[in-house]
Amino acid sequence: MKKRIFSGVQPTGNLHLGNYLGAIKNFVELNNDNNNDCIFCVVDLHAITVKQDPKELRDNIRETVATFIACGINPEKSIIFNQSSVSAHSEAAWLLSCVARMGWLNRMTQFKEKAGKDKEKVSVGLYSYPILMAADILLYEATHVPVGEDQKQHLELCRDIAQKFNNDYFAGDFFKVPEPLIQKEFSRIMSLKDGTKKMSKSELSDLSRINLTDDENLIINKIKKAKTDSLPIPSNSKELEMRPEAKNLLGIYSSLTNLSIDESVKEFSGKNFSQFKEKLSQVLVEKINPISDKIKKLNNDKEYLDRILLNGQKKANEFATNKLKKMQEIIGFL
Ligand code: ATP
Ligand code: LTN
Repeated sequence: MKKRIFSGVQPTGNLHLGNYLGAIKNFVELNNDNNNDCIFCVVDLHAITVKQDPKELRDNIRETVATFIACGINPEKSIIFNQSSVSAHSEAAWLLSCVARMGWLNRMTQFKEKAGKDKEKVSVGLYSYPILMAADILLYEATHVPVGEDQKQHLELCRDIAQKFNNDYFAGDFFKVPEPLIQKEFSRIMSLKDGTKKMSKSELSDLSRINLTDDENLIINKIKKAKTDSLPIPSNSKELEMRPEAKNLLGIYSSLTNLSIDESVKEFSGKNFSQFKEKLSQVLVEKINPISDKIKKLNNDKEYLDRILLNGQKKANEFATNKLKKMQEIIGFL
């Protein structure tokens, strides 16, 4: 049996190293395995849970497609489409919002973090966003969902929604209960300015992240300025536990070079951070530069990017509309 892979990325600005190492790198490997059918969605409906400028949103949707391709996803092999072009997502999200429980959503830590102190003023969409994510996944009968660590709780909610729908409507295994695919190590890349915070597009300071469109000088400069502590690199990885910035930078190096954290620590043990940072910058430039060049080139070819989305939309729409129809029948609509 082939695995059906589904994942989504928000078109909310430059994709960064956290998106790459936590998710997109994994998408590429899954895309290359002939035992998988992969669907990668640009989740523009999720993006508007916070205010977006329409022109920037359009540019970002295309740039996300360009980034997928620049990183190595093959549009001939995997379906790439944007969420808003398949209206079944919004419809299924409503149906599933009548299955999901308030108590479940109230436990979502990402909402608490994103809403901060101002819970009264954020959009209702930001709150119900995990239900839309469940709709995305369940409409395609995805068996596996590759994501970064931060999405684990949303996937558990998706599994709960699928099971409750199946039980409430005596629908057997109508909804497949999907498995998360989260990398065991380095599944949460942290900010370069604060090793306790996730690297994020929404962080104000650009120095906190490496964007996949950054050029060589920018990368070298950001790594130079990345926060560290005053101690040298330790002799074993356990000693990194209380040193979040050191742990993060060595984690990034390990992930990029496919080394274990222990192997990286051994390589640099006793050295100071300036020596390590030089090597880290070099590895980063080698990885990011070709991606960055390709994104910039593809960004100039809107027609190509739009063609990929249209192709993907046709395939995704057929699948999702069928599943939605069956949902409606099960619920009791005429
Ligand atoms: P951001 O916080 O950067 O705005 P996001 O998590 O809100 O990003 P997406 O851009 O849709 O939203 O994330 C795409 C994928 O990248 C998801 O699977 C997510 O888990 C993963 N991801 C995002 N940030 C990181 C990170 N810092 N480390 C590892 N994975 C990450
Ligand atoms: N919520 C996710 C993006 C997302 C997604 C999905 C991921 C939307 N729908 C379906 C996997 C499967 C995020 O913010 N990173």
